Amino acid sequence: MGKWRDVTGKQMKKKFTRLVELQNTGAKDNGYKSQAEVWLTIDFDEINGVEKMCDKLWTELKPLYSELLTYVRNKLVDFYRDDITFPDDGSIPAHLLGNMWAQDFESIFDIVRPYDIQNENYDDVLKDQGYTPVKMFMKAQEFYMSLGLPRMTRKFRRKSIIVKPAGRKLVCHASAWDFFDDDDFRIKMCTNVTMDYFETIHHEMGHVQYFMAYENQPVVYRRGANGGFHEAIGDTIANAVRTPQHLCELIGVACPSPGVDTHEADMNYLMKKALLKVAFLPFGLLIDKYRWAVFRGTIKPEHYNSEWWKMRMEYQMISPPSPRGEEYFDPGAKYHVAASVPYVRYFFSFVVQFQFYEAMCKAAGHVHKPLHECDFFNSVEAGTILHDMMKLGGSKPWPEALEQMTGTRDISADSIIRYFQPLMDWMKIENKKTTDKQTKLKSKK
Ligand code: X8Z
Ligand code: ZN
Repeated sequence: MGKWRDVTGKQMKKKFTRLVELQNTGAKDNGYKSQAEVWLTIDFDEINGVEKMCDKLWTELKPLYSELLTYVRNKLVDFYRDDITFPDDGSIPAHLLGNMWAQDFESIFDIVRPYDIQNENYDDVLKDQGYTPVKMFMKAQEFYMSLGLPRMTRKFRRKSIIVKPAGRKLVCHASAWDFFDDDDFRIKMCTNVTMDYFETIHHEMGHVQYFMAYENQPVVYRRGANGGFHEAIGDTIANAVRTPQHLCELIGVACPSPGVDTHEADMNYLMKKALLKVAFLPFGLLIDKYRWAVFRGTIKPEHYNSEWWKMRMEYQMISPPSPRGEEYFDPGAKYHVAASVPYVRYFFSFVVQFQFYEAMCKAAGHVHKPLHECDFFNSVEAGTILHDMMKLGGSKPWPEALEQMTGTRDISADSIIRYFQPLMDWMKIENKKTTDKQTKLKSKK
């Protein structure tokens, strides 16, 4: 299953086991039951409520994920029909999903695309138009500034690392840093000129905007309302940047032509988005479901790898391409596991960012039109509700911050479900067509 697993997770199993022991010792010394409770407290200020919220949200989101998985699986079965036999359990082998960790499926869009239209390669367009990492950062900053948010600081420009430096090792996983020192906020990432990286720049810049917005809070409140909020700011912005409406203006691609039925383009757009945002949901949840169980001792070191794959199956319906014994430690191939960074914040981010997005669209006057068409570029009204929320930092409980911005106190799946509803309806029809075809074929045999 690839050398990457041999040189990462496999080497790490003993060290990870020891780390879990040490973290638990520290947690217990500080009055917590285990490190799981420490992490939940750091990110959410509470324990039981968060776990319940996860399960409730997942129950609401699962039908959307299942419809997507069925659609993708049918397409892959067809694509690989002469080469690969798919498992009988309904799962998809992890190596077919186009991502090292099978955490999103965006890069197999070409295999699963609903309609064969609009085949521009955005990465090529960016390069052809002379985009460089610096220009990508400038454009991202321009978007934030169009919302009335501040420009990046002088120290940010002087001290950030935006391309991989020659001749030395660097952790390239993108990150944003608050130095808690007078305008000193930085991003560290190894930018390539691609649309994915363009999105990551917006993600990281969202962290920095948050740092700057709560800069005047007392130190203890210089943090996000919860971990999910911090991860969601930049993605909310990127969701607007990636709309055909905005990309058309920015680089002249994906331009909706007036008077032409946009149904096919819409389905393609929403599918691509779902491969990124919906496909991620069970992954975003299971990483910490797994680690909470490890910290609490319900998953023991001798079952680390088998339990990992059990959870991959339970939540994502993904299977390993070949048997994986306990000599491996496959979760260790993921940066956040190796670096001991909590992960459930991303699950919440992928849900709450659609609430933020919907609220900002409304503030920008985007009503009576499909949500996925909303680009709030230039809307100071949209920027203001975001900025006012960010300024609170951690000074108010997160339901209050959420209520201030969106009018509701709950992290709710409603917005993301509403966003993808047109695709959901379309996938149901497509999946039914495939089932009918299969039934017909079987009855002929
Ligand atoms: O780690 C990140 C960010 C840095 S905070 C780039 N993300 C998660 C991942 O890459 O696994 C963003 C989405 C999920
Ligand atoms: Zn982040």
